[in-house]
Amino acid sequence: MAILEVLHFPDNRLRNKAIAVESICSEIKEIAKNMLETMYAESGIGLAATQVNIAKRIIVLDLSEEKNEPLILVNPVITKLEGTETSREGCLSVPDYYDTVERAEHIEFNYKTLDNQLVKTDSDGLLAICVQHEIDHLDGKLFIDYLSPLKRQRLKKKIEKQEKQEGKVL
Ligand code: K1U
Ligand code: ZN
Repeated sequence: MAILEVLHFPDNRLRNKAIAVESICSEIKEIAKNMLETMYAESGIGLAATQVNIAKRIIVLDLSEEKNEPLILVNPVITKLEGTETSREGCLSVPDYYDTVERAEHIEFNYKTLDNQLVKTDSDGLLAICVQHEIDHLDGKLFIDYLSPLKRQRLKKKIEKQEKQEGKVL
């Protein structure tokens, strides 16, 4: 197993669109295991393959307190969005920044497991928020894209200042 590098905004590779997994082979299982290890190491509750520069439609989640209920979703697709709710989100690719985002309250979605089983399910609450957030990553979208232009500008300036202090060149 390996801990992978998580890309940080404004890295352009976060804008790549992930491609559907054709067959669930040992390579896909290895990627999923490494993603889970990376998510736990970064203290996240979710991670999309795009965030570790892998352009495949794979997401991992674990919303449990004990961090012992891993979920691996291959080719996740949302089939129904209902209602709206606002909640505070964070992102491992936008460290130390949290903001409120409006999303669907209830979703129906399907995905394949690593055993190649098709699961059709639905959810609300944090799982629904997380699945929407992670599928956005697979489409090259970040939660900060939903913020007002003023908030985005402020965040960009904050990040540029941090990068200058760290001596990074863009
Ligand atoms: O995709 C990611 O960057 C992971 C992200 C998932 C997420 C958390 C909260 C709302 C939507 C999506 C995180 O794990 S951020 C860090 C975190 O553990 C967390 C942040 C806010 C609430 C709960 C957990
Ligand atoms: Zn994220």
